[in-house]
Amino acid sequence: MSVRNVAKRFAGAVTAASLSLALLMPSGPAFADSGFRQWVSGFRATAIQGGVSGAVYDQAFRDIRDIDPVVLEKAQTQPEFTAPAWDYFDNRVHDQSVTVGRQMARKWKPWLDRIEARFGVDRNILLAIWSMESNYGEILKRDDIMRNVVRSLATLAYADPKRAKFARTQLVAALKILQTGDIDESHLSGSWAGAMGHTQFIPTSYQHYAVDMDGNGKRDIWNSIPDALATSANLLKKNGWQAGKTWGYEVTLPAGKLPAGSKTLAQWQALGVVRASGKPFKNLTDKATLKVPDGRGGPAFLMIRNFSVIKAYNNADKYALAVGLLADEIAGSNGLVQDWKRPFTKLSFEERQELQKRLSQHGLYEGKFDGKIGDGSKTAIMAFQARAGLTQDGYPSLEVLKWLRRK
Ligand SMILES: [Ca+2]
Repeated sequence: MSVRNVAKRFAGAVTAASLSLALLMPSGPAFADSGFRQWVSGFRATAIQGGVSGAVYDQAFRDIRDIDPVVLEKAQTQPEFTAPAWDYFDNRVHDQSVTVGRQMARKWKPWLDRIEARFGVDRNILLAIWSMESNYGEILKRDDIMRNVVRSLATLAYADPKRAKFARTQLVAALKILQTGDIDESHLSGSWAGAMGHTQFIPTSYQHYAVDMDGNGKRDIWNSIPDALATSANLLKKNGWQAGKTWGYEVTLPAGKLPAGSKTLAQWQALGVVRASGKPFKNLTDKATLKVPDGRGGPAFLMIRNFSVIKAYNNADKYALAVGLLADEIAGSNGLVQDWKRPFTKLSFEERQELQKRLSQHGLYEGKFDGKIGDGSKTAIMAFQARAGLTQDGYPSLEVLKWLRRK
């Protein structure tokens, strides 16, 4: 069922029921969808079969009277066309995410020492994951992003056939989290798809990996940074993280055809593939695979085992690479030797915020000044470019910022 159909059906239910509801329910939301209410009653038996107590179920749904339309809207959003490499990495690995990562490394040092000792996972990888997943917890403060997890999952289970199976499983897991008392229903918040807390675990992953690192008796990835980071460390450890090893290396390639397959670093070295930094590989017996995410002329990488372990978090090469690159920079490296192929002059994080502010002053942009160039920012840039008679490429470039400063 499309969102439009759901909305139509929803509107129908409202028209038919609004009068009687208004009379019967003078307080509380008046526009309950009776189909959804029936679904909630019907799913109770499934949840109980899955080990959830009736009391926990009723308590969790006590204040949920209708679906969350925002969840359906977000579920409907089509993924973007394959974005160029710079577009993905510039929004994630930048001066701000590195600087805050270094601040957090100092602030949480005693806990990071303990987490590293217990799980053997590099602290910089954990900090990078924290940045990637929630911008070091910043998104948890945003009411426009955070939703009630039980309501989100019930919405998807009821009204999104593509995600219904996933959502039913996650909903039962979420109810079981409430049942353990780790968190109460008013604080069980997450993304529209049910990813929760500082490090964005879906309920079943939470059940597998959540850790009470600070020892207060609750596995609280929403409010405890030690719990959240230890939970990520536990996931990586259980998926085979090799302690004391990195994720991979930026390399330079010899001319000619690219070698393929998995070889030891010693074999790669013999083929003329060396570290871009000029430093030696750390362990020549490690097996590695070559990745060239931006094609010839862009940066090249040799990935070792821990790269695929990071993909247990999110099964995408570019995700794992962004985590690795950000971790290296938080640890003190200067970033890529060979930059992404970017057809314009890059802006700093602050300049990207300035770009957004100036677009907003022109009445072209309504989003946050978060330095993240998503669809809203790109559309605004293109509108400005059209107005100024420039090529409408939507790039967050120094060129376009200079034009904005002049206007
Ligand atoms: Ca705890």
